[in-house]
Parts: sequence; structure tokens; C-alpha cells
Amino acid sequence: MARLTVSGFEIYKSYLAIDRQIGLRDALRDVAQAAPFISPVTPQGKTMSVRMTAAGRFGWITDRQGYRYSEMHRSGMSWPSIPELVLDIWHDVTGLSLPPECCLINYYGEGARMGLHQDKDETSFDWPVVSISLGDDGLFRMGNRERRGKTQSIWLQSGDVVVMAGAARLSYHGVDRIRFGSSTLLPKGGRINVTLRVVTGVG
Ligand SMILES: O=C(O)CCC(=O)C(=O)O
Ligand SMILES: [Mn+2]
Repeated sequence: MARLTVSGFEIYKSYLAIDRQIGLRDALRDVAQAAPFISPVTPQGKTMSVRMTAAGRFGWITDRQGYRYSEMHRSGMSWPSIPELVLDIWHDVTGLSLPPECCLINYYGEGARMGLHQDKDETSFDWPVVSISLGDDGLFRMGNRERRGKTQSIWLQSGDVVVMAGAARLSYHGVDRIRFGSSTLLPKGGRINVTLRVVTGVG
């Protein structure tokens, strides 16, 4: 494992060995079986290229009504619980005993991307955001708090973990593209990103 800091983002390269990547992939597959991935629609009516589901008390959702956290999947059910393997990573990299309240699961198929944005729908920004990458490589762009600020990019690979804390907690970031087929971890190819957040901070 190598740890580097880029634009205030802490990046743990090769944080997860292959056996943990496989365990995580299987645990996330079980979550997606209970709470199927959907193609979210932005408040502007655009269908996102990334498909999403979630685990934990809250899922992050978007539709014509806006971006927000919801205690329910679109089907009306509550979200599955966050897999232990995911919680272990959170506690290890943050050193916090407080657990995350949302485990957002993004799936990037061929051609999917995520525009530059801030994670700012939480009630509290006092806690770090942790993101875990699995499967195909993704080109991750990192900026600062200004939309048009200078950015730097890095290829995130399967098993890499990123922590956005302190000054980087509200920094712009996004995924410009993936290298479809660069990893064999996911049976149908593509990239999974797991994003862990404290939403209310109340516990
Ligand atoms: O896919 C990624 O690496 C980042 C995902 C992200 O920024 C988000 O879900 O808010
Ligand atoms: Mn984000």
C-alpha cells in the first residue's frame, strides 16, 4: 500500500488486497440483490449514466424532486445494512468510532461518468467522506472549493481508498471516464465505487 495526498485528498493506493476486494464485491452483490440498482434522474430531468443503490440508514437519491437522503429505496423498503467489511475500512481509515450513516454504491458501466460536484447534502460537514474503488480503473478529478478551481487527476484502481477530510471535505471532485475492461473483478466489467458518509452526525 502507498499513501499519497493530492489536492488535500488522501489516497491509499492498493489498500485492499485481492481477497478483500472479492469479499467486498460479493457483499455488495448481496446488497444490490435486496436493493436493486436504479438509474437516477437529476432534478433537471437528465438520467445519470451511473447506476446507484445504497446501504445503511440513508441512501442518497435524486429525482425530479431534488437531491436528498432517503430512508427508503424507490420500492419503499428500507436499505440493507452496511456490510461489515465496509465498516471495517471506514473505522480503519478514519479512526472514528462513529459509523457512517450512508453507504452509497455507484456502478459505472461502459461510458459512465460523474460530473464535478461537491458532497454537500449532509447536515454536517464535520465528518470525513470515504470512497472505495472496485473493478475497472476510473479517472478521478480533484479540485478545491471553487467550481472553476484548478484540478488534478489520478487513475483510481480496484482496491484504492480515498478520504476527503478537513479542507478537502467540500472540494469538488468527479470521474471523467473509466477504462472499461481493465479489471476482471466484476463479472460484467465496469467500476463500483462505494462512498461512505455521516449524514446527520447525530448518531
Ligand atoms: O466514483 C467515485 O470515485 C466518486 C463518487 C462520488 O463522488 C459520489 O458518489 O459522490
Ligand atoms: Mn462525491
